[in-house]
Amino acid sequence: MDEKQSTIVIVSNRLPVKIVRTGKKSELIPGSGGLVTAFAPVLRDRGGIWIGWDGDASGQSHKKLFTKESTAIGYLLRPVSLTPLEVQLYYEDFSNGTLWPLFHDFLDRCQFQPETWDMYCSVNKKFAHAVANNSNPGDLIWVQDYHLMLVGKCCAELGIKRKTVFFLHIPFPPWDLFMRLPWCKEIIDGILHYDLIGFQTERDRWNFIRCVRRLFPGALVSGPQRSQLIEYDGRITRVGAFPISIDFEGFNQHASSQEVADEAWYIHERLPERKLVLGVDRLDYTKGILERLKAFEILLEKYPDIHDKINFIQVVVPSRTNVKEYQEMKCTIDETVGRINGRFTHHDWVPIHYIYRNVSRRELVAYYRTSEIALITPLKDGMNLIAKEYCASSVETDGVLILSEFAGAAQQMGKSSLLVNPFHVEAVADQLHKAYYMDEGERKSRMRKLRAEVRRNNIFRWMEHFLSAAGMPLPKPHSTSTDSSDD
Ligand code: ADQ
Repeated sequence: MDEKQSTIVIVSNRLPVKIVRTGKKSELIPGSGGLVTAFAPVLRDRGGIWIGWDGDASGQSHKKLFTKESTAIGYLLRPVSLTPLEVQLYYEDFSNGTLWPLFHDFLDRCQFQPETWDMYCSVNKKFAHAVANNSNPGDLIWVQDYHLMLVGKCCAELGIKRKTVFFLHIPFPPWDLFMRLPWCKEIIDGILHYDLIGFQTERDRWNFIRCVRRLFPGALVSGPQRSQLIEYDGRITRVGAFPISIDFEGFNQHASSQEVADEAWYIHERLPERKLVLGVDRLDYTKGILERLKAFEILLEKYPDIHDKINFIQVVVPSRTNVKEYQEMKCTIDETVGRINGRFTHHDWVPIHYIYRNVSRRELVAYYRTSEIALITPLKDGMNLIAKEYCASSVETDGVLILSEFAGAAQQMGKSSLLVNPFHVEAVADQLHKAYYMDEGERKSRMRKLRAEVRRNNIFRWMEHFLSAAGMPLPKPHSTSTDSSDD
């Protein structure tokens, strides 16, 4: 590419769009996640590029489709095509079958197979080639997440001199777990080729530093805790914690809209005189769905005073539906819901409402707004945006957040929520009972603090902090929210 003004190049496993086929025609549907919301205005302003897999596991190229569509969304999308074998070994097996369980402390679920590691290295190289073909010296290359930890090193090996920075969305494990990975040294060495590494929490940053010290005793770690520098092999890498967040005002405004108010009213109208407890998760063993159902069962066993007066609404968003382990997990959840409902249902009261599908954004925000209690109890989670979205949508400011101490979000939201150990299901049941009877004054006081926290530390501020640490501060603030409190 020719030399031109520096831009931001986002590199992630998936592009923020989906290819949808209608008959013989294919078209792109833009994504709506938090990352797209945060990145889109900056990419548009600076004429940025997003590189990622197009999501088609057949290896078919869709370049023409992307060229046309990218003009319409205001920044360029550059697809990386993956063959079926690459998808299987790099994505399914190594990223999701080794790194995901290892980084979430599920060692017994990890598979360690050299051929999957080899494919991980080779696909990371493929992404580095895409960076080389779509960027200029002076551009900032911002790589996202655990699928692509080696892209910075691969770029260096290709002789591509760019500032490359990295953000890990999932937790970083403690060193004694991480060291079980046969390729642990190669991963740390790879990550140390980035100029800046961002983690969700201080605990993740600290775990990473411990691994560096163990595996590379010659590395020099210096600087204040919040912004440490690692000097190794002639390179300097900055390391920090940058807790990711959400578009607070986006959720707040949507939750205040008439369409959501109507939907929220409709949900509660069908369940009169009941308090609603809400759980929302992608189907995954890290989210603690079964433990949460068990906690709800104990609540019903132990506290008959709330029978008929409470409903648990568990939304499970389908995920990895082609993987046997996930299909089995879904069956176990189905059975557990059926068993608990079979045990406690009577007259017109069915205690658990179980939704297994993709709900619309309007429906999701309506559930957030109208549920008196959110039960967010992952066994381990990098951040957990549901917790933040619930608070931003709690416009009556009277919802109670019950939050796992093992979610990254607990670092900022722990004080004003009811913090629980999700493995201690009896204690979760007790906190649910406490939340049910919590008086209005305490509910409001806690929720106001939670909302103020998410409002202040929103996704735009996250972006500003990260880019500023990367040495590329934004020309003007992109934040849509102010620090003033309406609550
Ligand atoms: P996840 O584990 O996927 O991501 P999580 O933080 O739980 O993410 O957020 C899920 C997102 O999906 C939320 O923004 C939510 O609004 C959205 N969502 C939920 N139901 C939906 C539905 N039916 N349709 C569409 N969208 C829906 C990883 C890490 C997390 C980390 C995030 C961000 O595992 O710990 O918080 O990245 O860094």
